[in-house]
Amino acid sequence: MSAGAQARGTTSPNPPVGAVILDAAGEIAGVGHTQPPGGPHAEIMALKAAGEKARGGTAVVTLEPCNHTGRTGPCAQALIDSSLASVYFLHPDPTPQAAGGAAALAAAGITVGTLEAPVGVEDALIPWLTAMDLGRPHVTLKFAQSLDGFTAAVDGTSQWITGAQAREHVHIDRARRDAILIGTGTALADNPSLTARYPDGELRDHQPRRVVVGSRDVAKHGAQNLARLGFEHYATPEQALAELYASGARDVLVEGGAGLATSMLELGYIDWIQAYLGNVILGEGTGVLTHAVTTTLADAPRWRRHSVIELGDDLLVEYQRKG
Ligand code: AOF
Ligand code: ZN
Repeated sequence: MSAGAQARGTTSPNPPVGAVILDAAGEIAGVGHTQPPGGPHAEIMALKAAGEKARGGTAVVTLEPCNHTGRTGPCAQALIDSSLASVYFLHPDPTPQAAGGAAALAAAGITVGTLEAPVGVEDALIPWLTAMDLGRPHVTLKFAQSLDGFTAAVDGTSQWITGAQAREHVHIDRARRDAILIGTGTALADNPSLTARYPDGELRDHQPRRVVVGSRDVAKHGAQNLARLGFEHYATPEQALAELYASGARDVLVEGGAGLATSMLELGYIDWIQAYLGNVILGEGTGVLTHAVTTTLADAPRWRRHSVIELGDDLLVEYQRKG
């Protein structure tokens, strides 16, 4: 459901929920998504857009409507007050305080059911649900590699393995994350800004937190762009994820380098992989990781393919951790 996807990057620690209200005839009457923390939930936005048309209609929501008064009132009660006939949702709310909406709706005589996310449609709640389950942010490892698996050529050049379309996709994706993590080595070598930009260089509306992980001091030794824009620095992946979760981050992106990627993978923190495949062959160069994480193929864990996106001459292949 794309309504929720539009809210990604702006709702944490709350989930990016999407809601659609259909009128009694089954026509779309209102669409909404979660507003930034403290603002209305998705259902309230969709109900406002639908107005009187909600009466006798159906609500389709990606998350079970909440049943609590937190920073905002209970969505279940708002749906009851709008005289909807039925409510369907994709995921039960895993938080004990907010759960119970389905039971409250059913007790008020509303038909309540669950739906499966349609195949091929982005489920914007996966990172948030994973984070709630694990008690740490959902972690995506992103890298760009040549067709034969190298992230940089022999002379160290890595700009640009992929073309303009793939690079634009990276910036759209950055704007939907709570934080971007890089290792100290990359911070010093690349002097990155880690901002989410439009192709003309202008900043996008939402900027993720910039996070450097590692024991080296980067502030005094370069990384001028990060120093200018501001960044957080944590000594270890464990510390970074704990601090990020405690301060509200639920969906973070690891952009390298190989050292941080290898540590995060070995610690079991990688939930999702984004492999950008550029239309180039190098033969030799830098690998995605610093060393073997498996010595023989039979022991290597397999990942579940999630999607393949064509971006000009390049591909973005996404894999999810199994189990
Ligand atoms: C919904 N619809 O769009 C969202 C929900 O502090 P509050 O009042 O904003 O409540 C946050 C909790 O509500 C959050 O932890 C999650 O359980 C639920 N989020 N619920 O019905 C929404 N974003
Ligand atoms: Zn709610």
